[in-house]
Order: sequence, then C-alpha cells, then structure tokens
Amino acid sequence: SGQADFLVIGLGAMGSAALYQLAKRGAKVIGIDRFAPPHANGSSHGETRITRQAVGEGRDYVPLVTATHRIWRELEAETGAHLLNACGVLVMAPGVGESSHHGKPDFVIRSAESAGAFDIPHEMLDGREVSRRFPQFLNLAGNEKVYYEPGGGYVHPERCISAQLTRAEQLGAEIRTGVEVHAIAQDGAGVRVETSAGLFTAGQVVVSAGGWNAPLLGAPFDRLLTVNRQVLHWYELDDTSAYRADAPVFIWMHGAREVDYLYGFPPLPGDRRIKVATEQYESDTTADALNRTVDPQESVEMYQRHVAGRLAGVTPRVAQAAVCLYTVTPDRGFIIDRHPDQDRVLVVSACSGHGFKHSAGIGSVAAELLTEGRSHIDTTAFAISRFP
Ligand code: PYC
Repeated sequence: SGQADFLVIGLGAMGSAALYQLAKRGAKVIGIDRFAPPHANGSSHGETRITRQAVGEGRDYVPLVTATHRIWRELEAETGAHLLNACGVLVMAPGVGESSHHGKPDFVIRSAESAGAFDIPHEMLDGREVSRRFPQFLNLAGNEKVYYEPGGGYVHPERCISAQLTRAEQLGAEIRTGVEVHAIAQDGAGVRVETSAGLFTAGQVVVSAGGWNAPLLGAPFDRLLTVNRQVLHWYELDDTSAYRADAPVFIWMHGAREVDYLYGFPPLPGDRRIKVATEQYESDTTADALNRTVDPQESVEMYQRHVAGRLAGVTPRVAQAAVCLYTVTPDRGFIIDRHPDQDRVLVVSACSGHGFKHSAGIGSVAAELLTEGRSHIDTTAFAISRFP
C-alpha cells in the first residue's frame, strides 16, 4: 500500500519517463509495475529501437521526439549511460506505386515534408545512391524513393528505462515492483488503486501499462485497443565488412503490399548479429494470452520472405528471437489523454508500435499535465475523442 500525489502504473517506456519527470519536478510519486522493469514482457525490450525526428506518422509527433532526443542527451550527461546512437536512418520505398507504413500512405514523402516543416537535416536519395553509399543493402532496383536522416538512429530501450528509474529514485520517487493492479477508481478525494500489494491512493494517476491498459481501464479502451504479437529476430553475420561506422538503421518497404517490409539495425559495436523484424496487424491477442515463445519456423520464414538477398553478410543462422507486443489504436496513432470518465486518470499509451522514440517527451508532457494542468506540447492529435 502507499499514498502519494501521483501514482504511475506501468514502468516501461512511458511510465519510467513519467516517473522521472514527476520526480524531477519535486512531486511525491510512486511507480508500480507487475514485473521488474526493464523487462521483456511488454513493448520496451530488444536492445534497440528506431528513432527518427521527421516523423512520417504525422507532424504532431515531431515536438515529442525532439523533446525526447534532448532528454536522452541530458540523461546521458547525468548518468554516463550511452542511450542514443545517431547513426542515421533510411526509409526506403519502391520507385513506383504506393508506399504505406504505420497506416500512413506515401510515408517517404510525408517524412520529407515533416523534415522540411521542422528544418530537420535530411537528404532524398534513390536506390542507386543508397547502394553506392551504404553497401549493406543488396539488390536495390535503383529507382527506390529514399528518405535519409543522418541525425536519426537507434536508442537502447532497456538502458533508457533503467536510467530514468535510477534518476527518479535518486530524486525521491518510490518504485514498487511485482505489484499487480486489480482496480482503479476515482472518488471525490483522488484515485484509489487496489493492487496485490494493498491499496494505493493518489491525487492523480498515470496509466502507462501498454498491453494491459484495456483490461485495467475497461470501456472505451477495451473497444479501441488491439494487442498484436510481433517477433524480433537476430541473425548471425559471417561478414561485417559492409557495416561501417555510418551504417544506418532502416525501414525498407520492398514491395507493393504493407506487409512487404522489414526494418532493422546495424550490428551493435563488436557484435556479429543483425536485428531485423517485420510487423503484423492481422492477428490479435491479449497481453496475458500472448505467446512469448518464438517457433524457429517463424525466423526461417522471416529470413526467406524479407532478409535473404537484401542484407550483406547475413546468414540464416538465428542467434536470438524475442516476442514483443504492440498496443494499437484504430488509426495507429497514440493516446495521450485523460480517461473520459475519470479526469484524474491520465492514459499515455497505446503507442501503436512507434512510441519509444517519443517516450521521454511523453513523460515530460504527462508531468506537465499532472502538475500544471497543461503541457507545452500540443496533445490534441492524441485525444480519445477523435475515435467515434
Ligand atoms: O517507429 O520507426 C519506427 C518503427 C519501425 C518499426 C517499428 N517501429
């Protein structure tokens, strides 16, 4: 049990950020999680996450990622942890036809427009130029449409979460792990949260439980949120010579259908594995029912459909595989809003599989909303009321 000004439920990407930002503002805050974060049961694990500042999903996201990059650099200075590797990011689409990604058509063009609107350094390339500059990509047709952002790259999600939790504790936050939430109820005095470790009370609550949000919050979240199982694959490299120091992360739409796509990362320094994944939205599950075991055949199919013949030095030998969950809204955007029936409850996920790059900024938005009633970043685009 416990009592605080603010309680944060779920300490993954968004929750660890909210906890840190609330503690930084001097608030009395408790964070709880059903596991011991950073952990591999939700949406915030797997060594690396793409970051890019010209967000093709929409311009409303750009202030979030800009704030997030600033916070990663602050945290790096405070903790000595290396969080953000700005190795560059490529977004590649076929030269002809539609290239939709994360539910948004013309993703390469939209990324470029976003970059133009916010003065984000970038270049537009074609496949021929990509082959010349980045020899890890094989068999490009030459006419691909490509957005290149040299300041993008990847973050280390587990390290980002640990750094924020460590700093939050240093600033006075209390962290309680292994605590499962049973019920959240607002009354005249605040919010009562019944858990496996007793009753917690707080003036306001942040719910950042990702895949567990719908079962925790009920309507309308159970109607709006879908949990999709995703698989991350690491393949052994037998030759790393094509992956130079400036080898970028990539989002590669290699065919006409939205499923004809993979994204991936260069090998980590000193490593001889490459991490890649695709995404699926066809089959739903729940956070509790999620099959967290990867069948080896899944990695065989991933290799055959997306990897073979596209990346230099990659073998079909699977070094590792992991399951991660996406909590997806009907328009594949975010929810950052107060609960429609409980205005002391702020919901800061689902993030539909593209949230980590915005997470530290979302934490600062949450802290501002809770402590000041408004945030300096406009969150209108993430309101629940946009859904019928
Ligand atoms: O946000 O860039 C991204 C991304 C790609 C695949 C999953 N998320």
